[in-house]
Amino acid sequence: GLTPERIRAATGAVDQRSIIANAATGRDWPSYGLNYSENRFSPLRAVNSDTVGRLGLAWSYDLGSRRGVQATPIVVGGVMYVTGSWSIVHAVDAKTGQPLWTFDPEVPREHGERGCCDVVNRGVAVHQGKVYVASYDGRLFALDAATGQKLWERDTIIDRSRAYTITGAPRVFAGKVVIGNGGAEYGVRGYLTAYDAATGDQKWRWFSVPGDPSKPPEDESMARAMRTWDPAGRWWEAGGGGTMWDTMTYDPELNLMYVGTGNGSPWNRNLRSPAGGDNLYLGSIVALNPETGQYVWHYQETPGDHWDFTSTQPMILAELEIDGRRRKVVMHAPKNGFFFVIDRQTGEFISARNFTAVNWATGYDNEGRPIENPAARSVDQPFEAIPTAYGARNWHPMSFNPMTGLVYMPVHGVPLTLSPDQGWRMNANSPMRFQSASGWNLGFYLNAVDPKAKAFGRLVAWDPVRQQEAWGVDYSGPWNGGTLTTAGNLVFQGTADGRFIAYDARNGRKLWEVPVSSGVVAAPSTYEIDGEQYVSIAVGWGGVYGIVQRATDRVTPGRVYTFRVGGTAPMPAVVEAERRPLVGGIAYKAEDAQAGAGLYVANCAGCHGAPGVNNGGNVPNLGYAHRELLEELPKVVLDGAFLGSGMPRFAGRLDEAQVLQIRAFILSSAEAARRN
Ligand code: PQQ
Repeated sequence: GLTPERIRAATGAVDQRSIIANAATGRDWPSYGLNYSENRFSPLRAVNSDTVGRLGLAWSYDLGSRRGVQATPIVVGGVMYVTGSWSIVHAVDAKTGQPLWTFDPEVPREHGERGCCDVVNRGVAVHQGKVYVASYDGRLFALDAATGQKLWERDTIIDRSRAYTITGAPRVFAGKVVIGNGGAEYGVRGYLTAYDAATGDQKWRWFSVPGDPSKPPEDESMARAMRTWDPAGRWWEAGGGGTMWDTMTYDPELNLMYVGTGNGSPWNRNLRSPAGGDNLYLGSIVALNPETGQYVWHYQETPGDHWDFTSTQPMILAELEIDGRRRKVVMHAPKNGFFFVIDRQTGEFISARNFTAVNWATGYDNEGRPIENPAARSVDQPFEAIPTAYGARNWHPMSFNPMTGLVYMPVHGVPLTLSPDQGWRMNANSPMRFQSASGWNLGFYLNAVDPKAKAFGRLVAWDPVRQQEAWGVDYSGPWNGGTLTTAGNLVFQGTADGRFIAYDARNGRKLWEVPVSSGVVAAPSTYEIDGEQYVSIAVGWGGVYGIVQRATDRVTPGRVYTFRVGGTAPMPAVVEAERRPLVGGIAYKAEDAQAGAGLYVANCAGCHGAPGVNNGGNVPNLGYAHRELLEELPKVVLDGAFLGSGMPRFAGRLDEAQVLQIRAFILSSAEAARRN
């Protein structure tokens, strides 16, 4: 059995050498993207295009989460480590699904509104007997892998007056645990911190954007970056952004780690840096020395970001044959809609091609600079950027199969218009400014003009050498899960409409499919125990799109499903959300609805969406609320009745008359929806 001694022995052996060795066998899944390249390509082939049709459930495990589940299950020595929402860690026997331990960092639920995009967590790191998890409220924990007991805890946040969060999985590179954070919708300065994996001592910190110019820059990279920002924008007051909230990879031979940086804060560059400028190192891939945190090179994918085009989307390291030369590259498909191939030794730009429709730029020149559409940066006119802030891709991991030479990526479009907010001021909580009551600082009004584009979702198999699509599969909508590819010629992906699917990696033919308990956003993992291959997926609908809308009414709490060939465990029962009618039958003052709309956008829209427009995501749409709840709305909102679910207490921020205005807007929206 899985005794603590056995778990200690197996996890104690996880280090740089074992992770490199495991890349050849694929027996464990020891780190977020499987290996340092994060290619999510497993050499296991027992489950393959011939046997995949006989996959059946081995076991399932209830995570209890009601919000988004984004973790890739990590598996070492037969133990699975997976996180649910609110950064809760579960250790499970990966062969049977029997629980071993859980660890709850007890994130204060008040912190829920201090992150843009759901109280999610992408998973843990394992190294020499320890499991590392970073909590939503910005703490980093080292746990005993055998018992879940806390060994040490560090506060990674430099300024608790600012809305910093962590959603990403830590990585261990060169004996250090590395973690970044989120917050660039609010106004923070992005940075990455490395801690000694054994002791938790801080080893280095690298900022991605410059700080207050009246103080000396931290290092040479900040001195250089400072010259690309206009002080007239007083960017340091808004933090500048550049948060590194997701992707990191590592090349042990080159002794370089790579990180993707986030968007500008505020989004609108005309406000952040009025004279223009590239605003280094926003929207970039940056190579750092993992021993020291020293900057080595960068390539900026979106100079002078203006559209929330983060470059934090998962990247993959590979060797590609390009124009007759074998090259060590980084492959990256960030929010901005272009697929990049970059030399990872030097940072040299090799190629970029759009993998979906884009309108903010027509392409990249030979120097690797985008050729922009001037309308995309208008000072006073609305612009429907394509892609939008939801990205042509988001954090949902892609995978690369060296046998087919293809990258498998979830691609999507969620329409949005940006109207410049020339009256923006830092931390002004004011009507119509999206989530400004929670501290958002965008410098744009969102959807003040209706978007014209249509939402879509698609699995794209991309040839990174030819820079073109090899095959693709259309889905019913956006926000489908991350992918896994295997030497068995397979691609696995979960979907927003609640299916787990296997495709033939060579041609996209669907080979197997099973319904699961909610929409899927996370990526699967695969591993071998006692000679048997397993495939696991953590299911739980959520993330920034999944908070407010959904593609299936199956909304069962988060759950891990594990499959094997010939598995016969019964699929667990699923729960369908009740389809409720539009709310009505409550008297309201029609003249209140307009003021209510402004307050709703500033206080409610980020989590509850547009009332009556869709049926809600993992947070309810109030257009379909129970009448009793709306009758009690002032009490519910002001007293914090749903604080346990992450909804703030609004007393002191709104008064009863304002809540009634918000209610008038909800009721009038429901009435309008009923008429349509
Ligand atoms: N997180 C998600 C998600 O979990 O679904 C989607 C996004 C984030 C985004 O689209 C973001 O732009 C984003 N931005 C930041 C940031 O600017 O710091 C953080 C995060 C996050 O930590 O999840 C997201």
